[in-house]
Amino acid sequence: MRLTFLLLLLISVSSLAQRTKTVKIILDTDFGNDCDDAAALAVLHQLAYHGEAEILGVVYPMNDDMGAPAIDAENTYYGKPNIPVGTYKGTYEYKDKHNDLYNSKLAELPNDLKSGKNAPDAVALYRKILAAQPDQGVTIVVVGPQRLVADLLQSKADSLSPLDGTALVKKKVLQLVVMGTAYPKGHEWNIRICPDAAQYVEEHWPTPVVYSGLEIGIAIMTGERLFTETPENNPVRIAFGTNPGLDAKKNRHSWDQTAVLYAVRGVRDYWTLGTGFPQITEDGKNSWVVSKGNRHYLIAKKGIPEMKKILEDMMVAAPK
Ligand SMILES: [Ca+2]
Ligand SMILES: [Ca+2]
Repeated sequence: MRLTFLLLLLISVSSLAQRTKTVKIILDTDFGNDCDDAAALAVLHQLAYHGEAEILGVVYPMNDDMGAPAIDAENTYYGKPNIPVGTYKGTYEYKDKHNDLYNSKLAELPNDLKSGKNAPDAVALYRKILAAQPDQGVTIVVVGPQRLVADLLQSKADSLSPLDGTALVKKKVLQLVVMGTAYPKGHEWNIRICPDAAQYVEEHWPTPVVYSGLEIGIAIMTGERLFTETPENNPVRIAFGTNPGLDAKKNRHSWDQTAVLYAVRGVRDYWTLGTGFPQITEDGKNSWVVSKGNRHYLIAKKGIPEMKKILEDMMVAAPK
């Protein structure tokens, strides 16, 4: 009996880190400010083409009506116009400005949302999707502030599910992957602009949380191939073209793509997982504390040129 339990435990720990079946994903992205969000969505579409991922929905946490149509436009470009897209309907004031660098531009490409006013409430969409999925069936990857997942945890039972948010997450979510924090410490933007949500999630999320820290994506510069290998109407190319932070070769740090890649593929030979928890202050600084538990951070293992190629191959691949 005890041995069986131990085996089950080992199997569940290894299934967290190493995937073999299609991973059902909800992507939570602050699209429009930095171009890595558009790249992360492209990577996710390519992983879905290969049968590695299924995109259940995309949610947008900012107070901006152009985010949802821009996301819908990129989904439409990749041949998936009917993926549900939810948008934030609350009134939280983020601690830094979110710029519309490319949302309005992408919203001019074909999409049927046109405005966030036509998109469902993101927390309600989370609840609707989760309620319909098998237990431990969903991976959530947040590549922006954690406002929506904090609000999801605090949501009440409703017509979508008799469970409150925390119980619903505990039942349905295999793991939460967060682009956020820095190891061993830092003041990373996704945490800093919405620190109360990051604190709440860190303290209350009932299933494992894996953080892809600032240092993981900052090392991998991608994007230059978009300008020679994709057409001018490629939404990721458009997003990169708007970014004032590109390097001389037109590359940008790959924060959000690495979080998505981990969420779908697990660690493979790209990373290992460290264990501890990120202590988060009121102003969004973090320092990692070594301890046992179900909070983890990625540790880079594979070489940077190899990681660049893996990500960039998917960023420039054509729609099917
Ligand atoms: Ca659509
Ligand atoms: Ca982002």
